[in-house]
Amino acid sequence: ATPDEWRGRSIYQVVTDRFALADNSTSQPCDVSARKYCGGTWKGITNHLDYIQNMGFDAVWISPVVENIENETAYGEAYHGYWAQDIYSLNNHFGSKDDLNELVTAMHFRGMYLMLDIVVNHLVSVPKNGSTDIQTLDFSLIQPFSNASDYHPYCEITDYNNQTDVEQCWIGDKKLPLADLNTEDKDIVNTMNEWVKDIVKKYNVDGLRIDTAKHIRKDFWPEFVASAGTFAMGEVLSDNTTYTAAYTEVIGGVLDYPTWFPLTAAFTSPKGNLSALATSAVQARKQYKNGAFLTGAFLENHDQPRFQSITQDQALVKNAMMWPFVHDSIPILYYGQEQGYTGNNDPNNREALWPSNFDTSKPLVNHVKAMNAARKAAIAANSSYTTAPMSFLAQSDNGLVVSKPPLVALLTNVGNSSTAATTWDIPASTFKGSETVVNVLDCKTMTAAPDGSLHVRVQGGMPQLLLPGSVLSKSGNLCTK
Ligand code: ABC
Ligand code: CA
Repeated sequence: ATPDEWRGRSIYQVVTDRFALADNSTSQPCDVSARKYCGGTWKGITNHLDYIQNMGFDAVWISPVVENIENETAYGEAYHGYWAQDIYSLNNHFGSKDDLNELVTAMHFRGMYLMLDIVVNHLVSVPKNGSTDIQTLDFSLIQPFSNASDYHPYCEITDYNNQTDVEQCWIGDKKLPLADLNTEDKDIVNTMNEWVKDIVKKYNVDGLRIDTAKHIRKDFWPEFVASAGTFAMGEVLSDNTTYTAAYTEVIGGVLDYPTWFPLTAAFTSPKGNLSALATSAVQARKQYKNGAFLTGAFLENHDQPRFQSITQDQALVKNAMMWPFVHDSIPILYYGQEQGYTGNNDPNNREALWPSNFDTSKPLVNHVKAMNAARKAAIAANSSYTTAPMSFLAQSDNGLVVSKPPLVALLTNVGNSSTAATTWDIPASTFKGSETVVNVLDCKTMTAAPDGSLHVRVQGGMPQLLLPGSVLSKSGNLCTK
């Protein structure tokens, strides 16, 4: 799909091994600390598309699908899919070729997009005859790059400020070095360009999430993305907007990591800095090639501690979760967040979802549902919603007013236990004079002042997501009771 076709979408990210079992059972245990395959499959995803779609998502990002090393390593098994050994075969732990095709067909039937996670930067092998010497890696096990010369000479990245090291040294560590593909070599480049074109075609992929994008020279990417012929979002793990912005020029989209850092910090406690978050968003919008519209905004992913490992204050959690949904970006929700999962660092943030029984009565499931629905209603009501940048209408120590007409989001980080009220002063002309305004999170109505301003005051730190009643009445599925 084209970048424009991705605007307005909403992505649910799964770790394929941890989302759903093929037989729909929910009692099988999954010990995250063992770092082993727990049994999730593509069929499992297919069988639970209702769960995903009913929350309002119309895209799913799945783990890398190619065959990985089978070995047990110092960091366990390759259940996450990032340790490719044969890029022309599928990872049969996740199912068969037919299962993958079935998933894509089922998604397309529902109008949903598949985002495939891919890795170009490295492949993985193990040392010969159980040796622990990384110099003796058995490259012959790798397909199709089975010679040592297909990789950069071994070196560990020690200085992340040295871009040549970042691109040409190896990530991972001595216990499990990830063999860094020589992406300066013309033949290798051609092979990868063909590979991506084929895999996108073969499985009808709608978009790509490109792993470790900053670890390959920038001028590798334009041809690669063109060859893929579909929208791509690069993973550039950095807190520096300028650094990350450079990749929007060569890939198109990026995961908005630079805003994730201040987002997490802003809602960690009442001391969090909301204006740093707003500043970062403005900076990103100015520096990224397409504003923030083709970036992915997220609060959690499989590499970072879940937000609820930092705070379980539900007011802070609901505020933090709201940001990606009222931002210019394409929102991404990491599976399990809606069930209130609390895992901290990798591997603890990769809990199995099935023990939750895919419970749709959880408060955060409803929160997500309301946010997706409000965003869709706003997109339907305003044809420039996905091209007109967000703005900040008001800001105070603990409050922020975000505007994406006709949506207005009121954020606060005072938290649940605070006795202090939060007040937001929404300026004149934001709403039509005297119109009815609904907070879609609790369906309570308010009335704008004759000049279109609105003064909102709440206790308990909950965010408010406002839509004019006229927009809501057309949306069908919000606050209809
Ligand atoms: C395994 C174990 C871990 C262990 C690690 C050494 O090995 O599970 O417990 O710590 C996959 C698996 C992982 C596995 C790795 C390595 O492979 O999922 O479980 O870890 O074997 C992507 C994926 C990620 C994936 C890979 C590898 C890459 O999303 O799931 O991991 O295919 C770097 C890369 C980034 C990568 C990340 C894991 O490592 O750039 O693409 N993610 C600094 C650097 C970053 C660096 C980060 C972590 O450290 O700048 O480039 O990310 O090493 C901020 C700074 C940042 C700084 C952060 C930490 O702090 O501004 O620059 O990032 O303040
Ligand atoms: Ca590299």
